[in-house]
Amino acid sequence: MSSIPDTSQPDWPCGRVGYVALLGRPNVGKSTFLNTVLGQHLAAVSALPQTTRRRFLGIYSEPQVQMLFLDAPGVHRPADELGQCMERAVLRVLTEADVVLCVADPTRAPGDEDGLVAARAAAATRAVVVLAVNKCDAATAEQILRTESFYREAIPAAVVHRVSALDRASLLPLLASITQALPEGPFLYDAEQVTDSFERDIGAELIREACLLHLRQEVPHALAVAIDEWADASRPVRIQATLHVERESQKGIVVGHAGTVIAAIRAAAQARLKVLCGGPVTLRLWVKVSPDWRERRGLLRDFRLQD
Ligand SMILES: Nc1nc2c(ncn2[C@@H]2O[C@H](COP(=O)(O)OP(=O)(O)OP(=O)(O)O)[C@@H](O)[C@H]2O)c(=O)[nH]1
Ligand SMILES: [Mg+2]
Repeated sequence: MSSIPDTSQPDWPCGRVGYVALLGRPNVGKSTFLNTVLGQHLAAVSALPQTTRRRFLGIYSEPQVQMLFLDAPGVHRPADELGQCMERAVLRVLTEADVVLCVADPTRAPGDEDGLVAARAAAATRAVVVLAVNKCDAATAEQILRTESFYREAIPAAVVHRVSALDRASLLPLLASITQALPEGPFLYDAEQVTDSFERDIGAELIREACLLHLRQEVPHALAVAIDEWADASRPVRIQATLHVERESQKGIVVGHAGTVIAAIRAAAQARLKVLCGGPVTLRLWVKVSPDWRERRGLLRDFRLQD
């Protein structure tokens, strides 16, 4: 999905252009927001916290606007080496940001992690801070006010918008505010480009999303996906991936009785990959025990979770 832009072209577009970092607690709807803005399901989304594990660039272009959204892991207190990598990813996107878009979920009372989010946003002095109070479709007026007053106190300069990431129309005033806050300049990417990620990396995240849909308790957090083969020149596109878990008992859960769980994961992932690849896909999945992978830097690098 990457290409090198030829910015020397005389008709190369200019306008409001800049980086927008998505900052928020886990599970507030950052990746959902990005997918809705892009009109494509590229970022993994789930009902479980800590779905996003690494930086993801989503490029949204209009005739004279290019917003470079940086989706990032949710802000939380790291418990292991993977958590540290995720925290570094958050800090990195903040250094790149022209705008920090804080996303908050009013259906849960503001807590410790919201405090961290607000402190990080307040510390990003180079950037304009905008607050999206998300999930307004599911929150009461009281809950929305509680969240707004918490964030207004911590970041008084932030422009506040009430939105639902599930409803694109509700995002338009917010996108207009972000546009106004961006600097002027030439587009940094071709207007047709939607991300700088490789298709296989997006694919790995979508396979993990399918796993999160079908797994519960500690297993989703103990699972990582590595792509072993991505043959996109063949038709159907041939993809093989290994699902790494930490313990033998988790392997049994992922496979399920008579292979029913892994079959359901495979079907859900294949449907997503078909859309991503724009045609039929054959997906083969393997499950492997990689003890303590969340603490092992070599494996974190292999799984592309460490910079
Ligand atoms: N009702 C409602 N649900 C939403 C909205 N936005 C997101 N969700 C749901 O909230 C859950 C979390 O969404 P994600 O987009 O994965 O959240 P995230 O902030 O990226 O989470 P992490 O990657 O874990 O930091 C999913 O079940 C979404 O469907 C919204 O506006 N309204
Ligand atoms: Mg996410």
